[in-house]
Amino acid sequence: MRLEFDLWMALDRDEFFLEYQPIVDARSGRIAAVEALVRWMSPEKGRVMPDAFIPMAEETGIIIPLGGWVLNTACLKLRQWQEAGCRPLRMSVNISGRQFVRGDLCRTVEEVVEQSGVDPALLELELTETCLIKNVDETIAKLCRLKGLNVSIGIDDFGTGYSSLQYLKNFPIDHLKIDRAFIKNVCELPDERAIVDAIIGIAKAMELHVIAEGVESREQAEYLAQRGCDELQGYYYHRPLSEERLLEVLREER
Ligand code: G
Ligand code: G
Ligand code: NA
Ligand code: MN
Repeated sequence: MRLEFDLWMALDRDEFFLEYQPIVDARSGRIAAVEALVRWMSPEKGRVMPDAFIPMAEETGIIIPLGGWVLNTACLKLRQWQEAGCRPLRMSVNISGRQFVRGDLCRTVEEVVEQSGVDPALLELELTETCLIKNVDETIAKLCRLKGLNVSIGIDDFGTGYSSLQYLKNFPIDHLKIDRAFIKNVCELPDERAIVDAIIGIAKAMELHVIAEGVESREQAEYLAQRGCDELQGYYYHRPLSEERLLEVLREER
């Protein structure tokens, strides 16, 4: 298939790049972490967003080398920024289902951490519920191995998948990211508010760090902070930024 071929070429020609979306501390508003988001600069199509190629990359297995590239690049950058005097930030990296189920993710993470020299405690892997519940025993074993590397693990898009609370209790995870679909109308719709409040409640009870994504207004940010959400991410604060722009924003913050 054409896209598949183009994606292999893109990997070979180094056409992928990362943007970084800041995640701020809900109380201080200071940047606590960034989420790495992959984009493709195609010579023919221009800038291509991940929704247009991640599904194909998953289907064809390209996600394994591509995901490795993302992890490696994110860690190398984090290390570079720190060497340049940037204060410690956490780096969140999206891991797709196939990468978790099929690839030797633990091995890749171990190598990347070692080669980049990054503090593994600053690296966060974002997994989705659907990828975690495929084979629960295997998932727990894999997550434990990853935890053994001292990286942290979170569930992305929380609330949209099918994970039961029982699983949540048994998985060694560190944070939950409330899906932006629930944040969209959190100030207007009581039902959405009830869901958000419940997720924050579960996270607190299980001593998980809770992050809201898709925060687009001050009202939303205030509501979530007041409810005890730890960190916030969304266009209200920052869009995904180029590396140059991120470093500028960090400098201006001081
Ligand atoms: O950046 P944007 O909002 O367009 O991202 C759209 C989707 O692509 C999101 O669901 C996001 O999780 C996913 N995505 C972005 N970067 C990566 C990546 O490096 N790896 C994987 N597996 N998914 C990514
Ligand atoms: O599925 P995942 O959570 O990884 O998706 C992350 C994507 O969400 C990013 O690529 C980013 O473009 C998008 N995003 C981040 N903040 C906002 C926001 O405030 N509103 C909307 N609509 N999308 C956002
Ligand atoms: Na994400
Ligand atoms: Mn998400």
